[in-house]
Amino acid sequence: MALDELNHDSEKRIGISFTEHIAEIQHRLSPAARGELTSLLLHLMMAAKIISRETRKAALVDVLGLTGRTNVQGEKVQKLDEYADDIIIRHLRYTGHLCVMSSEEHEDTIQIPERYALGNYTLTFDPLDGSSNIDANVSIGTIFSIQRRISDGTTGTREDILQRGKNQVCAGYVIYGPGTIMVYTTGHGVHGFTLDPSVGEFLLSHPDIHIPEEGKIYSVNEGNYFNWEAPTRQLVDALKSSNNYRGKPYSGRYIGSLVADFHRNLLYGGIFLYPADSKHPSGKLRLLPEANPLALVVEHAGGLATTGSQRILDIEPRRLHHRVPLIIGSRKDVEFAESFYSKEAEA
Ligand code: FDP
Repeated sequence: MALDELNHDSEKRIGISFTEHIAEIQHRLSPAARGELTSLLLHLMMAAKIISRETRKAALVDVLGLTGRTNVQGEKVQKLDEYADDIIIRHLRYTGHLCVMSSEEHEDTIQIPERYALGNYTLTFDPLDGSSNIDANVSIGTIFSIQRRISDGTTGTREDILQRGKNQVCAGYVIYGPGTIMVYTTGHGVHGFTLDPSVGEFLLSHPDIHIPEEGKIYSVNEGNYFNWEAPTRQLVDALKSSNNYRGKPYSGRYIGSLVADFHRNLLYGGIFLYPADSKHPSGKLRLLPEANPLALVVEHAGGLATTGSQRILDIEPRRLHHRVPLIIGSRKDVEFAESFYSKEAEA
C-alpha cells in the first residue's frame, strides 16, 4: 500500500507499533498539539518494558519476596513493588511533562525535583497491582491515570491529583503475564498492544476493544460472603443461580489480581466486584490509582463502573488513598448489579 493511501484508520492496523499509533492519532486529532502527552506515554511505556523484563527474571535473581517493610496501606511491601515504583518515578520525573505524581506506594504526592522542568500533566499509578500473587507467578500489572494540571503555582499540588475520574485524559494498564499487554484509552477507543520482546516494542494486537454487553463470568472474593451487606449477598446468589436476567448461572473466575481479572472480563464479558464489607466498610480498592483508570477504560469500551449507587468517574476524591466499592464490567451485568443496591436504598 502506498503511504498516501493510508486512511484515517491507519493507527488501527494490527501490528503497528505503539509509537507509530500514537503519532498517527496525534497527527489526525490534534495536529497542533506539541506532543507532550505522546511523549509522556512513550516514557511510561519505557518504564513498563523495564518492569516487564524484571518481572520475567525475578525468580532467577532473587528479587522475589518481601522487603520486611509495610507500605502506607499497612500492607507488606514486595521487593518488586518498590522496584517498579522506583522505575516509574525515575523515568517520568525528568521528562518535563509532569507537575506532580502520586503512587499507591507513597503516602503523599511525589514532587518533581527542582532541577527538572514542570509540565502540564499529572500521573497517578499503582506500580505493581496484585502483588500478593508475585511469588506464585500469577499475572500482575501496572495501572496508570493521567490528568491535566489545574493549579498554576511553582509546583504541582495535591489538588492536581484529587480530580474526578471523568477529568482523566488518558488511562490504562500493563499486564505482566504469559505476554506483556498494554491497554489504554485517550477517549478515542480502547486499544491493546502486546510487547514483542524481539524488537522491544508494543505492537497493536487488540484494536478498538468493546466489552460484550453481557457476560457469563462473575469475579469476586467469595470468602468475604459472610462479611457482605445484604444487597451484595443477594446479587452474588442471583449471579450463581438462574435467578438473574440471563436465566442461567454465571461462571465464577477470581484470580485476586485486579488487572488480570479486569482484563479477562474486558475481553470475554462479565462483572468484577470488590464491594464494601465489614472489614472494608468503604471497599478495599483505591479510587485514584485503581478504580478511576479502569472505569475510564471500561466506559470507553462500552461497559460501566459503579459503587453500586454512584458512577465511579463522578466521585470527588477526598484524599489520595480514598477507597471505594467497585463493580465494573459489561453494561447489562453492572446495571443488574445496581438494581440490588437501588432496591436497598428505596427500602
Ligand atoms: P493485592 O492485595 O494482591 O495487591 O488492590 C490490591 C489487590 O491485590 C487487587 O489487585 C486484587 O483484586 C485485590 O487486592 C485482592 O484482594 P483480596 O485478596 O481481598 O481478594
